[in-house]
Amino acid sequence: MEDADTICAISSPPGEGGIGIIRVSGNKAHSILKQIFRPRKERGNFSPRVLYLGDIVEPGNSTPLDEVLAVLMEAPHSYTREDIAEIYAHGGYIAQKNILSLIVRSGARLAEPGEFTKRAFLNGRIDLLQAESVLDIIQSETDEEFRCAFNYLKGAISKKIHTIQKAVRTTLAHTEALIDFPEEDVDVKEEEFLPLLEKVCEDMEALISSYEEGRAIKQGLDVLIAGKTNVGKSSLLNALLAQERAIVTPVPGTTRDMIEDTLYINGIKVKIIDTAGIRAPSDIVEQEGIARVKQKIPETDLIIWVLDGADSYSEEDDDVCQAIRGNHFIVAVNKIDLPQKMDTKEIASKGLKWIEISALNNLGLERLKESVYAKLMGSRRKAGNKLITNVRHRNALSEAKDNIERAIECIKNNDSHEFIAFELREALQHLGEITGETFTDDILHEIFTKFCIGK
Ligand SMILES: Nc1nc2c(ncn2[C@@H]2O[C@H](COP(=O)(O)OP(=O)(O)O)[C@@H](O)[C@H]2O)c(=O)[nH]1
Ligand SMILES: [Mg+2]
Repeated sequence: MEDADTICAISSPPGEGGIGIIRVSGNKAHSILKQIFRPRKERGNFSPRVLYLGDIVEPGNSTPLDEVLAVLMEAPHSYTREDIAEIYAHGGYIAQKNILSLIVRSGARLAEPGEFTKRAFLNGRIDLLQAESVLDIIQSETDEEFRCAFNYLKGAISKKIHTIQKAVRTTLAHTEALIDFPEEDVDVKEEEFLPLLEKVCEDMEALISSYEEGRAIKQGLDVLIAGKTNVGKSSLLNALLAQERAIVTPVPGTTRDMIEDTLYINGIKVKIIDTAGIRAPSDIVEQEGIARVKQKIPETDLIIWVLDGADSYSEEDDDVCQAIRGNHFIVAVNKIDLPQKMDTKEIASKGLKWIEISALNNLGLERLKESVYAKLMGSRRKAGNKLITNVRHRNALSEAKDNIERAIECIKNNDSHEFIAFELREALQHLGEITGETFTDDILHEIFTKFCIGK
């Protein structure tokens, strides 16, 4: 049986490092370790969960391959719930490669990507949601991303799905009782299911709508720098990124295309986008640039509207204001290092607050970043911090919710119990796909091939 054999892999990343970790999982892990590892101090039996110092030796060859630390974790108290041996060798490719090939010659095979985690799932230690989160944890680039993935791993999302599943199962059991014993006086009324199913719908909707936020955290949020020409938009991009990313010149209309880069603000990934200044275009390239900005405006999460403090408020500024109206934005008055001409009453009269900055002199940028963060996260944080970040989960939840809504309709219409039961069963099927109670090889393949080897 392919899945029951013993697998091995280098679990630390390639390249030079202090330690290289080689992992072996399966029922031969113990015997392989005994065969190839010679502890410095012979202590009789190899006790599990004790770290031993010793040498890796090839049978029949007295020269050690490496000096290592080794530990055995016995099933089921291990990552995979199988016997696991871990060897901490010297970092660097050669030592690890030699040890790994010795382990293969001793009867293990090379692990597929994610196969250790797949075994943890198949052996029931974690559910599919948790298995998937392992990859998200490894790939996290920001604290927020990590926090979301860690919530998954700790079972916070699984728990919510289980509560929903339980409610649906109970309703299904009662519905089936009504189908199976129509004559008998079964003490259930389907109207009583309604509040329960409506609550289920609500809970599912909350999870589904958390996806947008979860996705935003995983993929980053878009922040667009907008304003008329020459107010210092490109200078602001450069100052925020602390590099000369965009071309800055005193010539109005320098920026034609959108220029974007990633910035991290308090652990949030922000894609910051510099744009062409909004004005009556002087040529067709600029015209296209401005058209693109206007197209992009409704798609962004936040706009920084830049005004030139050394200039008076103009009609062109008002055009920008019109273009961004109805979207989330903050106002930044730039060039405060110069004598000020901006009539801030104009801004105040629109009920807006502004932040004073100088992109050229790095003034007020921390306050601006804080304000961006607060605007981006303010409303989101309140939504609660258990977020769906995975499109597979979102889609399965949507399908399940459709079924529940149809079941509710059936109850309200006094339809046959068979119809209600059908919808409930379908809903359970979709929910089971999320946690992995019902899965296909395709789903597993899709999930685990994205993993790295050795995890
Ligand atoms: N004194 C001063 N000049 C600035 C400041 N920010 C930008 N500039 C200048 O304003 C001009 C236009 O800047 P740029 O970033 O290209 O503006 P954009 O057209 O809005 O992208 C350049 O000459 C910049 O050096 C600032 O904070 N203070
Ligand atoms: Mg520019």
